[in-house]
Amino acid sequence: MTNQTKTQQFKNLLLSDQLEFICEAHNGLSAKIVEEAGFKGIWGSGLTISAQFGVRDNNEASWTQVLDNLEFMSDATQIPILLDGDTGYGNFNNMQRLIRKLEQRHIAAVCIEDKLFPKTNSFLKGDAQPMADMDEFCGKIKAGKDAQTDDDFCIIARVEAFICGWGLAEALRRAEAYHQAGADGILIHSALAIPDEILAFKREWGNRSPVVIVPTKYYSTPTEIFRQSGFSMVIWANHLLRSAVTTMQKTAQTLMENQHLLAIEDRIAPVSEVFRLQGAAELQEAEKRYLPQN
Ligand code: SPV
Ligand code: MG
Repeated sequence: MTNQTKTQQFKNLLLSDQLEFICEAHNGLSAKIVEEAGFKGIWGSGLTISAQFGVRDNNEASWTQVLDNLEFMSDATQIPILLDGDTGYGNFNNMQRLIRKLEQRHIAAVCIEDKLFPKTNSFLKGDAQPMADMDEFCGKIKAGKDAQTDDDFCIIARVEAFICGWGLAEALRRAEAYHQAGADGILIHSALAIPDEILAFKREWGNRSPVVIVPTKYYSTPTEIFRQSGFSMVIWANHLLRSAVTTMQKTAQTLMENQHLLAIEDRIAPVSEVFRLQGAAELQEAEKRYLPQN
């Protein structure tokens, strides 16, 4: 347990001199599982929150639906959440309202990316995707920073220049502009299976501000390389949702084929574990205190 606010916790992680790791969650239960595993922060992934609603990562879930989902995640945990805020769900004005609502729900930080609303996932025809106007995006960052009332709330600017095929010079030009606009850190994204783009960026960027990476596609890169290169934070961006999908598909198929429970019972969490994760024991204690005892 810590006495620090969630915003302080996240800012400390971002600024720490070690490589830090945060892990994706997409609802209250998965958020709790991330916390219990020992992670110090949660990535509120746009991809996986959309997926668990059964919709595409194209802003099909409204921002208030995302916010309601985040509230369950935040209530279930003590560690900070970095929301994947896509493009900020509109212009600078929508961004300001988003920041106020995130603060009200104790979300520690938001990451916005320099593309257009409605966004498309970076791994779907990334190089065909238009980028936001750089100055407009800087205005959105400034507006967000002006809207926050908690000094420790962080805004991470995500540079999609590599994803959209613009290369290193453009990535650096944009990152510098976003840095000057007040971004607390830069997320540099790449869809390559090798880490060359993000390593080249970090070499040129140096230590101007913390740099966050998402190694979904360059997953075979040893973590030591990220550490030695001086990155601030690694996001494991979608791996709980993907493991849940695999397990749920297997269970559903097995039940469909076997028409009995024996084949799966000892391979899945017992109901008692679900009760534990929900905090059922706490309510039982409260009932002793607050309900008439006879
Ligand atoms: C997400 O998790 O929604 C992300 C990361 O934005 S990615 O899917 O790699 O774009
Ligand atoms: Mg996303």
